[in-house]
Amino acid sequence: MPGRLDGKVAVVTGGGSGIGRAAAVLFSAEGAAVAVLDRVAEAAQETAETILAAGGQAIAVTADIVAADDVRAAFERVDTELGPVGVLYNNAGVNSSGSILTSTEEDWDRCMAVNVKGTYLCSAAAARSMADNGGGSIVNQGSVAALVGIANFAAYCASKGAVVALTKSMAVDLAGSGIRVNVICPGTVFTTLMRPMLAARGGGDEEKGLAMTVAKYPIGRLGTPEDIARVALFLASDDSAFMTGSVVTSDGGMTAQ
Ligand code: 1HS
Repeated sequence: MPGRLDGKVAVVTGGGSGIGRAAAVLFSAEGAAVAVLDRVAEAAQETAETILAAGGQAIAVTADIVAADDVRAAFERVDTELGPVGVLYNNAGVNSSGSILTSTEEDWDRCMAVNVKGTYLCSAAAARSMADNGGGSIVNQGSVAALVGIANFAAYCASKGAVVALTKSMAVDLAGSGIRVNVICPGTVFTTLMRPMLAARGGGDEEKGLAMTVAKYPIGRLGTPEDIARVALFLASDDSAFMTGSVVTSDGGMTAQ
């Protein structure tokens, strides 16, 4: 059976863990050659090795997406070693803690740098290559935090709101170059990124914080990395050929209430 990403080169940022790792593995299973980009070299390597062991094609690329030089070098390497990028999944992100009153300037700067500037830098690098090579698909990582207020997540909410706005702006600007840009707004997925938030919500008790969080989800569970990776695959592939600028929630009904 043909894969839905046969012949494509896909870059997955934050591909060393969580949703990014699941997406990298799934994209490979669907025929893509995958560049696993991560700030942590060993994490990127581990995902790439998982893909290679399953008979897929992958390279591990270490880069900090907030550094323009790193991003430029990373995309040059992908182009040289795998070919022109056809799919970019801007998955890498960080969260924050604190309300507008209690969060710090550092929280704000870090969220804006990684979630917004990082998405901008990677998208610009990929879009230049895609525009010269017949187009492509960019999938951004938003969050339910872009759509509703989440307690004590002020900087994160603002940064993800910016990612949604950036997605629409890019969709309009890049449509003429054959590049589609969509954003997934996942509900909470149980990854290492989320564990401090769950613990804080439970007053230091992660189990309690988990139960409080699950209670917000009509489907009765949190997401899995694979839940979100499958949505990313749909948006990355031609199955979503008439979608651009779309905000796609995958949140177990959390924002339907
Ligand atoms: C971090 C992720 O994007 C989700 S934001 C937290 C939402 S909730 O689970 O607390 O309702």
